[in-house]
Amino acid sequence: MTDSLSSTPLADGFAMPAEFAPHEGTWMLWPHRADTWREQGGPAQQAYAEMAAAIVAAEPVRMGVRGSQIESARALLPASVEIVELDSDDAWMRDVGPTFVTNADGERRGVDWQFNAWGGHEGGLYPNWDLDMQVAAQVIGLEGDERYSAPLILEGGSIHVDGEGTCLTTEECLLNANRNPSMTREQIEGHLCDYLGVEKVLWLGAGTFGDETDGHVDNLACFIRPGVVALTWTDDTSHPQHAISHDARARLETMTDARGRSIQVELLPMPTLAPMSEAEAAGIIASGEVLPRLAGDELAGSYVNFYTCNGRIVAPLLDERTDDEAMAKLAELFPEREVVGVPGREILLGGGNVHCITQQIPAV
Ligand code: KQY
Repeated sequence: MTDSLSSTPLADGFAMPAEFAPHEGTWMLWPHRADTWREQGGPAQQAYAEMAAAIVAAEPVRMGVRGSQIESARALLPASVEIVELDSDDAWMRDVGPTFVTNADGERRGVDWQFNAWGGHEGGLYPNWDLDMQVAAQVIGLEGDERYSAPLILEGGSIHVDGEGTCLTTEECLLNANRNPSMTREQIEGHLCDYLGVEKVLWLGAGTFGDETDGHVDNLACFIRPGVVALTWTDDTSHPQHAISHDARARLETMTDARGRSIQVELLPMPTLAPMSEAEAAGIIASGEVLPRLAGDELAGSYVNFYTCNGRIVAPLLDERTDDEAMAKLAELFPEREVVGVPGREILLGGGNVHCITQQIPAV
């Protein structure tokens, strides 16, 4: 690992581009944990391969795969997906990968955040995250970019930016005592500004109900373009998400972004999901190490967890009753992109979806 830079992106004139800005490509990681993914990861690997195929049709994809899995990954992935030997504890590139920042001179660098498996020993998802901790620096090195080491525990799924100075996040996650307990809200905001190159942080309250990440914003809300935010939504007053989404909407509608624009809120329907079934849970080999994944567990699925790539939106299909409406809404929100729905339940069984398993490399 090369030395990190001692300054910050903000000080050096770098900022994180929005996901909807042009990409050079996408990084992903290959799932393998038998205590998280059923049947030694087989069905999840098939699902990741389908997501990768939908993305590689739009832009290059690099898949980090542990050595022992390279042969099986090659057999499932399209030939156009580049396989890179890279070990990890699990397969959430959004959260363990780097955040890339760019400057006006067309240069790119990577931010390497601290990571504690979504809460460390206070509610985190597994007790040892040494391999995950090393992923971001390796990816930045493989891209040939310079690296900033940020002093903040942060997963990429807990932030979205509009590329014009605004960051969107949730209090439930970033102010959680299991992330950065010694920092105040102001100090956390300061680090977000320094390392994302933003000027303003918009705070939502809680994330999607039951989300094991402690409320990542990428399952709740995201920028469609500057000044426009998509929000997961239900009119079912008996559902715990009802109050959360209504609070988020009320906050957004009174906020302005870094450029002084009011926020227009667009609603995406919330899927109604069956809990994890006996059959889905049966193939998970409990290790006693990770959060047990059991039949009857509620699944925090959201269409907001889509991925924006060049000319395309890759979105999870989650519920036959709402898939068409959600895909049609995404098509309306992104008239210049093709919306591609890909089955998302298998990935959801591991706690996230296509946005959580991808990380964009911005074009420079
Ligand atoms: O929301 C995300 N960005 C990731 C979900 C991680 C789930 C870990 N089991």
